[in-house]
Amino acid sequence: MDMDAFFAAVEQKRRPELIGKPVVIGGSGDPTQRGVVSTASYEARKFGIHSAMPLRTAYKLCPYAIFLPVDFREYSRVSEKIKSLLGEFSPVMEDVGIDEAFLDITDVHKPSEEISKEIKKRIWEETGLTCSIGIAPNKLLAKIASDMQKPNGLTIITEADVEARIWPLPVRKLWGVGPKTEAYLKSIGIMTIAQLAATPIDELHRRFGKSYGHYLYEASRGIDESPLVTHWEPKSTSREVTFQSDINNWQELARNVAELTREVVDDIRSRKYRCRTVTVKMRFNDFKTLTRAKTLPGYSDSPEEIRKAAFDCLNRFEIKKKVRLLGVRLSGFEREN
Ligand code: TTP
Ligand code: MG
Repeated sequence: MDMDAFFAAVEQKRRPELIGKPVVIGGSGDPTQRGVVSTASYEARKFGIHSAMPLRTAYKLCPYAIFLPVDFREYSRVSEKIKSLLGEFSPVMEDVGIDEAFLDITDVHKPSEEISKEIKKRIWEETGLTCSIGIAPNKLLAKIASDMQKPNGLTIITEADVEARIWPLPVRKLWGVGPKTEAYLKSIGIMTIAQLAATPIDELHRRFGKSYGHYLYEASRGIDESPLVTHWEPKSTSREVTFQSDINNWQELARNVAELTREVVDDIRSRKYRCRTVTVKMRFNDFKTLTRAKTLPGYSDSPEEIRKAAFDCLNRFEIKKKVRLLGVRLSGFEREN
């Protein structure tokens, strides 16, 4: 299950006057300033606007789109509601991201299509949002299926469909094939999943190594034995800010470190975690990026202790160049009893 245009849909839901309009979510919501697009409504996508595009580019493509800031708290709230609702359909759930989850319905004795329709109906009733669902024998195919008929899609893929419906797709559709692998495969003439499936295993091993080569061999055949990861624990939480104009004023950096730290601490406290490691990241105006980390003597969720550690990290940077981006990350979690 993957929500449709998630951040934008949440905004359209709480401000119905935005329904049917091009809406772009990203950064501070001011498209003349730095920042990237988090997501765009399907109306805005018609103009070529997509996730990770600079806001200024989006603005050029569609100046009259409605630009809004990211309200992470609200999207998390809605996300949690959706996840708990999914959990009612089957206890075996893998929470993948803010708007995505796998549900194992092997042991639910009802036709899978019927279950999916009920899930869509419940999500709609509880949140007023639409999602897309893929039904398949494994996670790899379910993920591809969920994307096939967006928005508000319901797609069923069986093992027998792999040749007709999966093979014609570009390799990029396979989980684990990113832009770099895509470019490399293209350079050796492999564009589609069918072409990948036609590549001998020896060649895949030679080019990609045993493990990834084997993965590509199986994935191109729609084979995936990976289980759902049901007890997933977050490994880290972070917040970053890209400045409107680069800064090298220590006071200003310190103020931002304090603010970002407050946000990540709020986050772990609300999720009842304590952390062990605090990391501060800095990207300079030449795009060189450095991090400094500090490990605490024990697990902590104390705002004072974590802020102090963040400041220790900040003080270990040499600030010779102006800073473009600042981030704070907490990791090494332990759940509170
Ligand atoms: P996606 O599910 O990738 O995108 P989406 O839900 O907006 O659209 P689609 O209908 O195609 O599924 O990501 C979920 C949310 O995660 C998205 O609403 C915003 C956020 N996000 C980012 O902040 N940056 C990104 O680069 C991407 C891809 C997503
Ligand atoms: Mg989505």
